[in-house]
Amino acid sequence: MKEALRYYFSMKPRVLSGIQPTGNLHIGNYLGALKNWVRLQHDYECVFCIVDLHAITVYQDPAELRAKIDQTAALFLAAGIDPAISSIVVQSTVPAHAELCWLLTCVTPLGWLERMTQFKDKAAKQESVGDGLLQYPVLMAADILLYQARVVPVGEDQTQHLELTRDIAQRFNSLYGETFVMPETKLPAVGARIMGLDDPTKKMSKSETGAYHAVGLLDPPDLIRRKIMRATTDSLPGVDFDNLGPGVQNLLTIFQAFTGWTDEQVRSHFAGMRYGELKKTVAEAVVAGLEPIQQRYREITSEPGYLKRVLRESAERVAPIANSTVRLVKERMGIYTD
Ligand code: AQP
Repeated sequence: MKEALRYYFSMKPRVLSGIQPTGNLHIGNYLGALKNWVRLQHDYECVFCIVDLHAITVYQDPAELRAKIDQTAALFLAAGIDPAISSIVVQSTVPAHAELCWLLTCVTPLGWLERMTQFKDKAAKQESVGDGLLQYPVLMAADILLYQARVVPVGEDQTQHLELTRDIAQRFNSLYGETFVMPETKLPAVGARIMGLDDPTKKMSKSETGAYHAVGLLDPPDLIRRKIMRATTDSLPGVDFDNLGPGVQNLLTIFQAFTGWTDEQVRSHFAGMRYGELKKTVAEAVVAGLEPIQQRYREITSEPGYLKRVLRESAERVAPIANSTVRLVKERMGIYTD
């Protein structure tokens, strides 16, 4: 059966998740989201988005953004997303995302948006706050509800936005009748919140520019080693599981998420280990975990036209699903559908 038909006739529940094409994807994005996606794609019908409309809620240099969109898509593939069974969609290429966002904006109370901690944090860093930043979680709700996704695999930082998505869906359903499936958040067992290497009290984030803050998915091995060797720990001499500081905890989480070791294996291997040795072990696990991704990334980006074809086919594949949801929502709201 042709790939597109196999997709349409799939009876699996749908998954939706996305990453902004801003900055450099880091191991937090990989362990909190991408790695989980790769596992889920065999049990669910998956749509993974490069959310460029979210990215422009704060100013982006246009040429840089355009390049990052392709880089992010290539990293999805390199991490193991299989375009024969999953769709990799650039959000702006499916106009229904923006259209549903507007329709949902009209049922979302302002107070719900003003309460969002990500909005408050990001707004506090800006001199002037654009309306797009406030609407960011409504656009995220639109991404999810557009595909009637049942499961949304994200890192812990997105759980409040997922709650809001459910609130918006519930409100729409109670105003206009049952329309949307209620999505569930799916956090990874290990790695839901990777912290900054330079400050383990803050989540690792693309928008933090410190040179030793994050390990990028495309960082060369020596840079990865240098960053991890510089990671902030504490003044204890070695790993004490009864007294773990946030920096050491973060390094152990990174190690465990990359290797898949159990809690018991981690405890017996690292108990009492000096921090220098711990860091070397973690660095080698990260280098080994990223090596095949970097290798595939080089292959994907050296194949002319491949990425464009994947993105075009994915957009064509999901557009009928997205358009039929928008049509249903417009019908329910009593506005023109054609
Ligand atoms: N530190 C993290 N640990 C675990 N999961 C994480 N995610 C992000 N950071 C971590 C998950 O990655 C997915 C994409 O998130 P994003 O595109 O919003 O990326 P970001 O790194 O949070 O980048 P930003 O938004 O550029 O940084 P800030 O927030 O500082 O402005 C999501 O599933 C997220 O949970």
